Amino acid sequence: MSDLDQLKDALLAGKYRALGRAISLVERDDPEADRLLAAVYPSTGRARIIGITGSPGAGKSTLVAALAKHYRKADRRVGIVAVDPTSPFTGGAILGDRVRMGELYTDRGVFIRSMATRGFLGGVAKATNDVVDLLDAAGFDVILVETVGVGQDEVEIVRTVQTNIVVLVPGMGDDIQAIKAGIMEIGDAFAVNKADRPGADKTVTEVMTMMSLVEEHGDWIPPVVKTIAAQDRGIEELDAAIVQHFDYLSSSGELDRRNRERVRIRVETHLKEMFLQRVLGGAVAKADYEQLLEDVLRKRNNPHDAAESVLARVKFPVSS
Ligand SMILES: Nc1nc2c(ncn2[C@@H]2O[C@H](COP(=O)(O)OP(=O)(O)O)[C@@H](O)[C@H]2O)c(=O)[nH]1
Ligand SMILES: [Mg+2]
Repeated sequence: MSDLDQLKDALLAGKYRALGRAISLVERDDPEADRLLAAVYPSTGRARIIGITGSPGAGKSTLVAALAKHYRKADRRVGIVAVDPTSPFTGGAILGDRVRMGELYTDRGVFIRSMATRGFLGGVAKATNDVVDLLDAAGFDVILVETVGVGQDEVEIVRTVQTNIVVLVPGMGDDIQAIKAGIMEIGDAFAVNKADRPGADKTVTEVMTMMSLVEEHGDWIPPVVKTIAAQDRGIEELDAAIVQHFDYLSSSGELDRRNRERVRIRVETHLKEMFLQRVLGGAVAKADYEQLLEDVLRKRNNPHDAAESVLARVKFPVSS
């Protein structure tokens, strides 16, 4: 049996070390990673993929830890992918947080991986989706993906989860007005975290009012749940909202639509990368390409027409 087959079997059996090795291959963009991902892809699609999004300091990582503990009580295996440089999962936070999450680090039913936010060849969104696939194939029931939710990569990640929870904190007042355009549409449920602080009820009301003005949610009206992640409070209610959302997704046909969208985004991410590789890796001579860039720089050409002329020079095989 080849090394790759062995790794695949160990991964599908949910072996911890195999998962760690597989993820490292993905992170290094090793050619083996593509073969492994292709081999395990048919075994994906069982996990519930949940996004946790919000501003730095809102309590996302704490909430992720609280949810993970909640799922562990029901004996569900939990994968955590943190795309956040300040996450305690990435070692960026103060020691107290790490200690509080200690039990998760030693639990074999939990797998935690933090993703660097730069340095991935195909982008952090692609790498994150690949890691989610690996966790899914390895039999993790719930996968929690923490992101700050701003920037192109992160928005792409948010678009590929099944249920996205936006984490807010009390007393944001005008901030809510400012962020509502961007972040309100992506929330399938809202957690008003740090509800031990004053103003939580007011924030809940504000978010609910805002939700009634957003039309994009269709039949689903995103629930707003108060949580105190640091004390594991409100977590059952939040999970109830997540379950409700999944029921809605399943019964409305929206789940299929989201899964299809997830596939579309992922295929197109690969297509873009492959196309660029083909162009820069030989379809157009490097000197020609540099000259092209120079022409755009000197205003003898413009970005659009330059790209068009590259496209014209790339030969696509004619299908019979
Ligand atoms: N008072 C209070 N503090 C919290 C709560 N949840 C998290 N925190 C604290 O808020 C800080 C930021 O939390 P963290 O989970 O790292 O936020 P993230 O940047 O959104 O991931 C930490 O010091 C947490 O202990 C909460 O419900 N109440
Ligand atoms: Mg965090």
